[in-house]
Amino acid sequence: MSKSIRGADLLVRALELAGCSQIFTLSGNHIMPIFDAVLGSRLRLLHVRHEAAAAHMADAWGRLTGQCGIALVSGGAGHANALAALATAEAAHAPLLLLSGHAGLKELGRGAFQELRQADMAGPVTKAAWTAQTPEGLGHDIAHAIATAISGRPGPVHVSLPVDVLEARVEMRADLLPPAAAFRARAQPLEPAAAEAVLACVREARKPLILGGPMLCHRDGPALLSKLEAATGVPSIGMESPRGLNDPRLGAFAEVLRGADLVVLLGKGLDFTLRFGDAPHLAPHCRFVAIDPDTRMLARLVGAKGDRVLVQTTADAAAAAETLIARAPAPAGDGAWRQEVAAALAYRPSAWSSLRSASAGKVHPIELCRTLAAQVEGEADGVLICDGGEIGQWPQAVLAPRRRLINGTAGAIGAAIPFALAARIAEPRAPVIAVMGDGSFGFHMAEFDTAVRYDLPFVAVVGNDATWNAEHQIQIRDYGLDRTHGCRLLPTRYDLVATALGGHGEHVTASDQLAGALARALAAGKPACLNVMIEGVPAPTFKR
Ligand SMILES: Cc1ncc(C[n+]2csc(CCOP(=O)(O)OP(=O)(O)O)c2C)c(N)n1
Ligand SMILES: [Mg+2]
Repeated sequence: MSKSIRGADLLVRALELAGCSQIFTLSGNHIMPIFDAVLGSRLRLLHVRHEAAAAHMADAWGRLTGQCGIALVSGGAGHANALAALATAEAAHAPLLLLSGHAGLKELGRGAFQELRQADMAGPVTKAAWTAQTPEGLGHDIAHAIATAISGRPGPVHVSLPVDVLEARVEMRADLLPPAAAFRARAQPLEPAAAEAVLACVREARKPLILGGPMLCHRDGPALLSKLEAATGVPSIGMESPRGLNDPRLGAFAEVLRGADLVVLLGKGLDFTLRFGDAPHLAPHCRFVAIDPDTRMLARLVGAKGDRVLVQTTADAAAAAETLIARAPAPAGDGAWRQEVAAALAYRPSAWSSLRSASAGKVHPIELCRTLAAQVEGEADGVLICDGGEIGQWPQAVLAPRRRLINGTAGAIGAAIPFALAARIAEPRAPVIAVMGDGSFGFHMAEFDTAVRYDLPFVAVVGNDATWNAEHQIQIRDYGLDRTHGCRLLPTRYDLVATALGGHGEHVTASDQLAGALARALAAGKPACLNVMIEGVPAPTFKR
C-alpha cells in the first residue's frame, strides 16, 4: 500500500539522511509545516530571537563541525533579516544552508503574503540560491544544496520553500530520497603533475610562503598547515582576519611578507587582505602559485598578476595540502627563512607584559586577556570567540586557543553571542568564552534569552569602553581629536541585561576583580555576562 506524506515530511527525512541534527530557526507562517514535520524526527530546533542570529549560529556550526549548518527562517522580512549573516559565512568559507519559507507558488504574482524575490536577494551572498518547485523534488533540493555548500570553497546556499510545496502531499517512493552520495562533497583532487609543478616552484624559491584561505583556519585546518610546513619547509600561514596582513594573531607578518619571493595561495584569494599583492606590501618581483577550488579566483589572479603567476590549478585546499605533504621531498636548506618568519609571527612588543590600565575604574584589554589565558589556553576543547572593533583584536593577539571563532574577512561585528550558543551545542562541556565590545554586544543581546531557555551556559566578556571605538579611532587618526563625534555609547550595565534575561552577571571595574568574576561566571551554570569597564585603547600594532 502506498503512503502519502507532506513535502515538509520529505524535507525533514532528507535532512536526517544528510546527518543533520540541529536546526537554528525563527518561526513563521510559511514554515510551520516543517515545525510540525520535525516532531518525532532526529532534528532539534533552537528557536532564536532574530533571523540573523540563526544564520550566524549555522555559520559557527559549519566552522566548528565541518557539517553544513542549517538555518530555517520565515519568508519575506524573516528571510531578509537572515541575509546579512550570509555575507559573513561566505567570506569565512562556512558551509551553511538557509531554508526560508516562501509565498505559495499558486499565489505568486497576485500579491501574496510576504511575496518577495527571495532567491534573487540571496544570490550575491550565496554559492547558489533557488526556489523549490515541487514537493517530489524537495529531497533532491536538500541533497544538492548541502553538497554545494560543503564542496570546493565551502559557503552558504539558499533554498526558498513555498508553503504550498511544503503542504502538498506526495506518494512516498524510494527514489524521492537521494542516495547518500548525493549529499557528500564533490571532490576536486590536486593532480599529480600539478603537485609536482607547485613543489618545483617552491624548491626554486628562496623565500616562499604558503598562505591558506579561511577554510584552512577552521577545525583541522591549522594542524594541516603545520604538517604542510613541516613537510615542505615552507612557512604555512592561515589567513582569515579582516585586518589582513595586520591580523593581530600574526604579529609582524607584514614585515616578512614584503621579503617573500614566492606566495603560494592555497584556497586564499588575492584580495584586500593582501593589499591585492601590490608593492610595497609584496615585493614587485614576488611570484605566485595558486591552488583554488574556484576557477574564478584563479582567473582573477592571472588577470591581476599575469606572467608572475607560475602555476595555477584547480583543487580543494585541504586535499591539495595532503597531496603536497605526501609528495614533498625532505626540506632542503638551513631553515633560516622559516625561522625568520616564525620569529615575526611570534613577535609581541615587550612593553605588553607590564601594560596596566592608566585610568581608575578601568581595566586595560591586556589585563583582561591575561586573566582569560588560563581558561582559554588550558582547555583543549574550549572555544574562544572574538568580536568587536578594537577590543576584539587584543585576545587574538595575546591568546592562543586551540579552537577559536572570529568574524572573518567580511569584517562584520555582532555575531559573538549567536556564535557562542552554537559553540555550546557543538561542544557541550568545555568553556565557551566570547570576548566582544559593548557595541557588538548590542546586536544580538536578546539571544541571552535563547541561551537561558535552552540551558546553554557560556561567558560573554564585554570590554565596555562606552564607545564604538574602532570608528572613534578612525576619527582621531583621519580627522583629528577635535572632530570626533557620534561614536560614543553609554557605560551601560550589560551584566544587568543578562541577569534580567535569567542569566548571571558580573560588573568589573578593576583588574583584581577579574579572576573571581570569571570563576563565578564559569561556575554559574548559566549564560553569563562579565561587564568589564575597559580603557578604550586602539587595537595592538606590531612594528619592530
Ligand atoms: C555589521 C557591522 N556594522 C558596522 C561595522 C563597523 N564597525 C566596525 S568596529 C565598530 C565598533 C565596534 O564597537 P565595539 O564592539 O564596542 O568594539 P570597540 O571598537 O569599541 O572595541 C563598528 C561600528 C562593522 N564592521 N560591521
Ligand atoms: Mg566599544
